[in-house]
Amino acid sequence: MAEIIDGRRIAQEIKSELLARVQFLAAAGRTPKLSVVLVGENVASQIYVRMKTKSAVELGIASDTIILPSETSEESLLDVVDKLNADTAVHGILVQLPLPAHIDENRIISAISPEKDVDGFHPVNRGKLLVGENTLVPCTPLGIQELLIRSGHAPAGKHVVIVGRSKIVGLPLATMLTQKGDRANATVTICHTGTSNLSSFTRRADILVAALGQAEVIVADMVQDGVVVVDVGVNRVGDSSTEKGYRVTGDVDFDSVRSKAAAITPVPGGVGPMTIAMLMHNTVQAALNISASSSTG
Ligand code: L34
Repeated sequence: MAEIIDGRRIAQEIKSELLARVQFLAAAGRTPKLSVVLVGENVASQIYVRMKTKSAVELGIASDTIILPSETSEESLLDVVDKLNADTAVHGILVQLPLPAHIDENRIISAISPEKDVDGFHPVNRGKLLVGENTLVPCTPLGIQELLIRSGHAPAGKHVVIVGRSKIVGLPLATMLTQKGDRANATVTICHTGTSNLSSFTRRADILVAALGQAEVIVADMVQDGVVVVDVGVNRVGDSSTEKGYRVTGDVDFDSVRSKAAAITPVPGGVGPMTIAMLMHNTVQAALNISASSSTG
């Protein structure tokens, strides 16, 4: 039976380490501040945004949430982003995705000041990641890397198979794990909807990252004995036996895969809490960077 990698515990450990840095900034009159923008009434987004602001409060990071109706125009959302860019008290800006269909996500993300882009989604930050420059890096891949290292499953020398080529998880994770250095140095395969014979790839994984966004599609016969499984999926599937009428499950069929794996992350309580811890990390980093560049002169 696989070891269960406790994302909540490791996320808590990271947040405790961040506390000292927040206090250092606060003592210098530079309390880090995160502004989260939520457009519309997506229930999952509301849950995630609430978890983000709650974590910020716990760490002494200032935060505010700007909630806008789903019919908000692209232009007025751009105005909101511009105001946050100009507000020197704000160090991190996060526009929760997905946005309503009438708004061009790329246009909004590109409008965020790269120094405040704590999601690491701005093209400038994506480019810096690609060429190996120090920058703000997307929170979920950063959380996965940190989770693997801190749980004793460092990716160096391993074959990491990523299922899913999304811009927020699969692609940046592949970039990060193929970099030179102790924290990376993996051999990476990316599988996607164009991959034929998916199982022939997933069975060759030392570390399998499931980030395809479909409930429980990775089953036991798709993995080899001793694999380390990272489940990025957060799917809500109808379940009348629960109070809410749904349950949260990953992209991995946990019960079957668990019997073959050496280690596996659960959903909930795996990658999700790590995403939030790394958002706090990025917010503190943005505040440190911004105060460093404004105090010289
Ligand atoms: N801009 N949009 C932007 N940045 C992000 O980094 C995100 N994401 C994804 C959706 N849109 C975004 C998140 O924050 C997904 N995501 C996210 C973050 C945290 C959790 C799940 C998704 C999480 O902590 N999930 C809990 C379960 C919570 C529940 O009941 O749904 C967990 O333990 O996995």
